[in-house]
Amino acid sequence: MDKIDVWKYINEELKKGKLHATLIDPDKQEPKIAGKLGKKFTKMGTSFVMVGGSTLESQQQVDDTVIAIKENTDLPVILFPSGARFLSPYADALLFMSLLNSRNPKYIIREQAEASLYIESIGMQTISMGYLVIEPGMTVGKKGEADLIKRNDTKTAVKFLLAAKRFGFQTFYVEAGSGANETVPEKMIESIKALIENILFVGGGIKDIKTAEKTAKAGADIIVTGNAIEGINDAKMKNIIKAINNS
Ligand code: 1GP
Repeated sequence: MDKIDVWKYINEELKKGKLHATLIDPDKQEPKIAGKLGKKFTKMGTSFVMVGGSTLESQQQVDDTVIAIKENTDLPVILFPSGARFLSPYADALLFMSLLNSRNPKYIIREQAEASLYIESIGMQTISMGYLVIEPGMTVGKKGEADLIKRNDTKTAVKFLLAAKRFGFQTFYVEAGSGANETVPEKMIESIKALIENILFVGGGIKDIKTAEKTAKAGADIIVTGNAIEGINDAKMKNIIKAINNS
């Protein structure tokens, strides 16, 4: 399986419009089903597949899921890791993330240090990402020991990302948590985008056209959906992706 230059791909695709990313959690289905989801979402127009989750148990799970998806799509498959133990050499690239508002250095730099020699040895492309979890935060907020940013505290969100920008992160991800009942507020996205030109991922709880559209229009470059990939019908999902691409 040939590797894709994911950084180049994302930048090229963003010239055409906003992007949708499909998040597949290896813990939620067998690899064979993950492969089928990869195929289905490719047909629906998603731009790439992210693989990750907060409750993984083995690297084997990640390897098997990544391989199954790669066999079913020509789109990039990118790791969205919760720790150093869950990296698969079969993916095209790795989001090299720091959970900026964690109380635990493990999630800010120590897991990344733990993974670094392995990443070096397999020569995998990494895309650095400052990851910020806001309320309600859900499982990732708890597991990542995040001091959740309050939904109305735009200033704190902006301060974290401005500081991270000075460190040279390539991308940012503002996350409400998988399954969140409230998505990242538009005002927060607008204020971030006014000061920070880096590629901005937004996700957590997005499962309808209206929310996807307003999130993209507020300034998110890449909208990530996870739960919605199983819960809603194909026609609706296709329209969500289209609305994002046209925002
Ligand atoms: C989780 O933001 C993503 O990292 C996706 O969230 O599962 O709610 O779509 P959902």
